[in-house]
Formats: sequence, structure tokens, C-alpha cells
Amino acid sequence: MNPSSYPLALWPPSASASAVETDYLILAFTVLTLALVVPIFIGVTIFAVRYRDGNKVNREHSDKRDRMLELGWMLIPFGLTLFFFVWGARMFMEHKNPPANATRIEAIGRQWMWKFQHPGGQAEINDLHVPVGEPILINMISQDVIHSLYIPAMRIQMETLPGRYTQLWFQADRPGTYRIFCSEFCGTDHSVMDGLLTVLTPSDYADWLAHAGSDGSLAEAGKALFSSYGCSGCHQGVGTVRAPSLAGLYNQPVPMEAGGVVTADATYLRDKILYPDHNKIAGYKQVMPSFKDIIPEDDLTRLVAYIKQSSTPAEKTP
Ligand code: HEC
Ligand SMILES: [Cu+2]
Repeated sequence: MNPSSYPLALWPPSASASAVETDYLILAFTVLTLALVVPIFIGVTIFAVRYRDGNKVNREHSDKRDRMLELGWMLIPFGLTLFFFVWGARMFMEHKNPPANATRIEAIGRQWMWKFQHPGGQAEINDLHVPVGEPILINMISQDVIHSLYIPAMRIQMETLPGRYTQLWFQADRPGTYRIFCSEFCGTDHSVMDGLLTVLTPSDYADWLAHAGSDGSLAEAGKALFSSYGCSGCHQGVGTVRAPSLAGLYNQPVPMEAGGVVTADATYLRDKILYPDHNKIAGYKQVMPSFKDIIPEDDLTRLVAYIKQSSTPAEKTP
């Protein structure tokens, strides 16, 4: 990754339809802003010169009023800016709602690198390979401080927080190599916390996946960890007398001891592993040990992937 291989450009390349639309939005809004500001600026200058102290001009105040004119200059700019509000809000909603069929990539930000894991278990550092024309959802978390995943060519960025998953999605529409940055100051080597996004044709991507090497999918790796960290001792087979079975738990409502229900999303699962005393669930004695400082972030991602896909609904017997 040599920054000097990129010539100084005013505008980064755009590699998705939504990036192109973002550019149009910004451009059009800049034009509107100029259209509203420049006439005022010119008017202020003309009046300041014309009515300056000592200049002999007619200073009588006319009491002629033009209601239409006054309404016009309030309502027309209001309508114009409202148009941009609607346009921007529409794009915002689009950014916040990844399509259900998106390929999900797990990302971890840490001082000072990005780690990406594909659903098949292929992992890469500071490099991300994705297929063109398919929605890609990046689910990310930080292992230390706040980072921010920024992909200028897609015109998107998202904060990467410790202790909470955040998401970002895009659909690249032209193959190529684009830059990835951390856009949140995160310490000494923040400036070199960057990477390369390579958008491949679907066949090249399949080829890449096949050669990238993987010790099995994330969920498979998670399954192995589920035994090696001793989770299965309580959460599987005879163990489930004391602890709930986790099969089919993902995205289900869980009744809390304190009343109310919580949805078992990825953040809930992760929190439960690190801080089992939070969100105590109804019907069980809380005997689960905390795995904070024991299970590293990568393994948490794998465990969560495993729990998510073990979706065979089990007899939940609280
Ligand atoms: C000593 C037994 C024990 C071990 C070991 C254990 N757990 Fe638990 N776990 C429990 C109990 C008991 C509960 C329910 C108590 C509560 O949460 O209030 C629970 C709750 C959970 C929940 C929430 C379940 C639900 O229905 O919402 C998750 C997720 C979970 N454990 C994951 C794990 C993972 C992953 C591991 C291994 C890293 C693990 N547990 C290790 C006993 C254990
Ligand atoms: Cu960073």
C-alpha cells in the first residue's frame, strides 16, 4: 500500500451506484447553496456601497409591500432545501438497511490494522476481496479503541466501536482496487491503518476464495471453540439442565429475570459471553463464568457465528 501510487485527485474514484448518487447529491446541494448565497452576497455588497455614509441617495422608506414576493423568497428556498432533505434521507435509509441477501463479512479493527473474515473462514489483514455486483455487509467491532472504517470509493464510513457491533454495506459495480482507511484518530499509527479493497468479478472471487485457504467456515471454527472453551459442558446435552440450550436462540426474544424481553442479536450473544451477569435470564441460576479477557475478539466472532447458525429450534425448557 503505497499512497504515492495514487495521484493527488480532488475526488476519489467511485465504484458503486450509490457513490455516484452521493456525488450528485453533494454537487447539486453545492449548486443550490451557491444559488442561494451568491445573490445575497452581491446584494449586500451593492447596498453597502450605494447607501454608504455621505453618499447622496434617496433614503426614504417606501411602504409598498409585495406579499407574493415575500412568500416566494421564503417558500421557494424552503421547498428546494426540503427536496434535498428527502433525497438525503432516502439515501440514508438505504445505507442503514442492508439487503437480506448480502454476503456478510466480519471485520475487527485494532491498533493498527483491519482484519476481515469471509463467511467461509478465509481471513485477511488490511486487504479485503469482494465480488462485483453483490451486496456486501460488513459487520464490525473494535478490539481496543474507536476506529472508523472508511471506503472513499463507496462513499461510506462507519465507526468501529469496542463492545458493540456496527454495520456497513455496499455493492461495488466495477472491479478494481480501492483504498480503505481508518478515519477516526486512534493512536500513534493511525495514519498507516489503511488497506486495499479489491473488487473482483464473481469467477475471480470464487477463485480467490478457493485459494485463500481456510480452516473451515467461521461457524465451524466457532463450533470447535464452543467445546474448547467449555461452553458445551453447560450448554449442550445433559448440561442443559443448568443452562439453556443455545440452538435456535439467534434473533429470538429472551425473557429476562428482571422482567421484559431482549432480542438475542449478535451484540446480546457477545455481551452474554463477556458479562454473563448482565441481562440475567429468567428461569436459570446464573452460574456462567465471565469470559472477558479470556476469549479474544476473533474467537468471539466465531462463537457468535456458530450460535447464529445452530438454528435448529431446541426444546427451550426454562
Ligand atoms: C458453568 C456453566 C456455563 C458455561 C461454562 C457457559 N455457560 Fe453460558 N450460560 C450458563 C447459564 C446458567 C446461563 C443462563 C443464566 C443467565 O444468563 O442468567 C447461560 C447463558 C448463556 C447465554 C444466553 C442464553 C439465552 O438463552 O439467552 C449465552 C449466549 C451463553 N450462555 C453462551 C455461552 C458460551 C458461548 C460459553 C462458552 C464460551 C458459555 N456460555 C459457557 C452457563 C454456562
Ligand atoms: Cu484506527
